[in-house]
Amino acid sequence: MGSTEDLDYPQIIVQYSSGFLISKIMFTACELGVFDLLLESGEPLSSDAIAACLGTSTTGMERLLDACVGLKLLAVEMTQEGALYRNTEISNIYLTKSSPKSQYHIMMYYSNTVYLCWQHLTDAVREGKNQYERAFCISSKDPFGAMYRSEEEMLKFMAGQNAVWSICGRNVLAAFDLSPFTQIYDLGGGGGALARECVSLYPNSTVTIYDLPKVVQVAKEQFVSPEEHQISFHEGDFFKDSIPEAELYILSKILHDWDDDKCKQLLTRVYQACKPGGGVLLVESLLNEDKSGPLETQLYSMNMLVQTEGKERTAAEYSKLLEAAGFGVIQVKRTGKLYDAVLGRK
Ligand code: ASE
Repeated sequence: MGSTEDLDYPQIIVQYSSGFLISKIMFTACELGVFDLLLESGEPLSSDAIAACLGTSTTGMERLLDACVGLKLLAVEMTQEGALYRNTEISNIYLTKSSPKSQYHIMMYYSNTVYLCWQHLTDAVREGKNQYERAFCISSKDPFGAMYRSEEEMLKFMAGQNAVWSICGRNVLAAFDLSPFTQIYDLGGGGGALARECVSLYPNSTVTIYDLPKVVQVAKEQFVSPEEHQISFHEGDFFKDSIPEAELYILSKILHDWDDDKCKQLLTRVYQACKPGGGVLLVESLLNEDKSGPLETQLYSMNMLVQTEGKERTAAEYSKLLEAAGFGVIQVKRTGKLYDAVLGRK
């Protein structure tokens, strides 16, 4: 307790000042393949061996590895041959590319795209808008045009978003009993990881991923196999093209990309398409009603400022948007994880 209030040695100021260094160390170790190499090797390795395998300098690698030890992402043991490094359990599970719970792709998205937008946070706050023009010299009018400016960027985003569902997908889908809804549309469902969790948790359901044609193409080619019979696709722009009738619509991390006007437009279109008795499930990271936290959600909301037209909202704010579109009986479930669930009924 005392340490955070010590005005002679301001612990939190020191910590926050170097916070961005910590992210970049973890991203760099991921990008270079440190955790993958240590997983594959099956035995602890010296920094020289790691540097040689990964084609880096020895001086840079040794410092990176030691910093990872300080961050508890690696463990070190001293032997007669010198220091030997190995993965910690958490690194094996979350930081290696091949693990089913790998967060590698979201790290690469943060490190190579999000990071560049955050370079211009001061301007984002001054102007109240995203920073694609400054960061990438592209128009910021259409945020998804900007985010999907190349197939490579789109792929990185889709893979990154998919990674999150391997750690929170089950929680948000189990927040409510969705078994009465068998015909489900995942609007903006992207790479399909949430759809996959959904059909696995609700074996009688079928999920149609509704997304832009170029997203659907990549999802079919790279993310969802034709053997996954419960998952299908529908190409369209949910602001302009027709939305087919269904019992449940999932809007997962969609409303946080848009301002209140666009959210109401979209929810109204969803309401019109929805079967009577059906519903809409919002999957979002909920702010406290006084916006005092959670910190992770406040950080995401800043990120929505630099990258999109949206923001993170409170449960009451989402309820108001749902009600404005016609939805009723709104239920809110906080999961205690990154993403929460709000269910509205028609
Ligand atoms: C979006 C989600 C994200 C749009 C842009 C995004 C994420 C990063 N950039 O819908 C994932 C959530 N993480 C953060 C930091 O916001």
